This record gives sequence, structure tokens and C-alpha cells, in this order.
Amino acid sequence: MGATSYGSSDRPPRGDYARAGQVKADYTCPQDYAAYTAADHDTYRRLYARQSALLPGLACDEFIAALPSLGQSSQIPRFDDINERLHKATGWEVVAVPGLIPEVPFFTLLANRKFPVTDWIRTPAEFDYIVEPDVFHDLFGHVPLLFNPVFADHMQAYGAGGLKAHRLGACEQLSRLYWYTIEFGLMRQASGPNQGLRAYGAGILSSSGELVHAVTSPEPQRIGLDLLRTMRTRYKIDSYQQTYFVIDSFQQLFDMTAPDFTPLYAQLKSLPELAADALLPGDRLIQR
Ligand code: HBI
Ligand code: FE
Repeated sequence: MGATSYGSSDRPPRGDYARAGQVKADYTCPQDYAAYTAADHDTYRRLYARQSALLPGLACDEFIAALPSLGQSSQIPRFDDINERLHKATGWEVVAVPGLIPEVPFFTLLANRKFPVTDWIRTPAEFDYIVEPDVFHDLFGHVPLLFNPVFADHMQAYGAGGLKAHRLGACEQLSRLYWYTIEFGLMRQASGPNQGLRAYGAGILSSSGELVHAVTSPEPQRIGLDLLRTMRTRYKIDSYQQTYFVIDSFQQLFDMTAPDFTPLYAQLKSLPELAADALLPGDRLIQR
């Protein structure tokens, strides 16, 4: 496994990638439901209960509306059950993978409306934090918004864009966009009783500490999403973000990222990278 945008590290990946003939060429494997222990199901139940209680006032409306589509919360859901509903909603399906997979297989799955969901769950000792995505991060964090048509179309376009970025040698820049939107993005909800900042990024929504921090803490800076600015900005994988990027809506995110990125990648070559806590004069600061 090479370095991924989850940060290159010398730690061996958690997943068992060599399962006897089970892991296919596209890195997918069956969800071995019988392999889950009672402790695994209990971990999922406890994570889901804690996280869903935190959502009001912190998670975006679309996420809260879609979460029930994830299905049962008392134990790890069967991916086939989720796919019954998900495929009808947006043509997506979740597929099991042993863990992080190389970028081209990852982008290829997304481009074909298949979301790779890690099939193992953290140990009780890792309840509060796990550095590599597990089934709770992927299901609770990523899958509900795949029921939202605009976000689902964005994710498919992101996969297609990732394959183009790989051909152009721009995966590192594009993975920063992924990091600061799909993993750690914030949205400013403009109307209704739920006006204000809300989280839509999976890394925030699946973390009890960072969900409160990202939306309410005065510490981090929050900047309006700008493609060049965001793709210049490095990030850290094992601490809360120092900068969050903010969108107004999923439609805005989809429209902003629809055009061909090739000219942007060319411009990025002559722009210096930025530290995670950098602040530029042109930044549109968003207040809490
Ligand atoms: N693999 N299973 C899995 N899930 C991810 O989110 C993921 C991945 N591999 C690579 C990756 N994400 C990032 O490098 C993307 O920016 C490509
Ligand atoms: Fe993720």
C-alpha cells in the first residue's frame, strides 16, 4: 500500500488485504457479516448512539434528513440492506473493502457509483479515535449523504476527476480538496430555523470531539471554499483541522467543481503550498 492522502505512515495498514482469494482485483471483498463479534456490534451501537445525539445544531440538514436511510443502529448494518435503499435513491451502492485502497481503484469505484466501505470496526480501546477509516467512519460519515442526489452526483464527478488527476500527476492537490470538503467540509446554512454553520464532512460527522470543535470553537479559522486556495493548503491527519473551508450549498460545491481542473493544476505549479494554518489577504473569513 502506498501513501494515501490519509497521510503516508510507516504503520502497516489494518486491513487484511491478502484474504484468501476474497479480495478482488478492484480491491473489493464480501462483507463477512458472520465475522463480526458481539463486541463489534456493541461498538457500532455505542458509536451511533453517541454521534446521533450530537447532530442537532451541528450537522447539516441534509445529513440529518438522510441518516435514517442508513438503517439499523443497534448493530452493524448489512451492506446489501443499505444498497436496497441506496441504489433506488441515487444509483449508488456501498462495497466492502479491507481498508484504505490505492488511489486509482478508489477513484474507479467512485466513478462507477460504488463507495468503498472498510469492513472492520475499531476495538473498544479505540472508541474515541482511530487514524484509519473503519466501518463506522465510512457508513455513518460518508454514506448518508450519498442518498442526497446533488451530493451523490458530486461524489461520482469527484471519482472521474480523480482518474484525470492521476493521469496529470495532480492527485496530491486533488486529495486536499477531498480532505477539506468530503472529509472536513462545513456548510453555512442561510435560511430557516437552522441558519448558521453546520458540518457535512464525514471526518467531522463521525467524530464526537471534532463535530463540536469544527462548528463551535473559536480556535480554527473558517474560510470560504476556493479551489486554488484549498488545493494549495496542506492538512494534518491526526489532529483537529486548523482551517475549515465553508460552502453555501451542495449545488454550489457541484457547480464549482464541475469544470475541467486541468488549467487549475497548471496554475498550482507556480503557486507555493500553504501551511494548514496559513491566512492570506484574499481569504473570505467566515464568522461563527
Ligand atoms: N481508500 N477505502 C478507502 N477510502 C478512502 O477514503 C480512500 C482510500 N484510498 C485513497 C483515499 N481515500 C484518498 O487518497 C483520496 O484522496 C484518493
Ligand atoms: Fe473518509
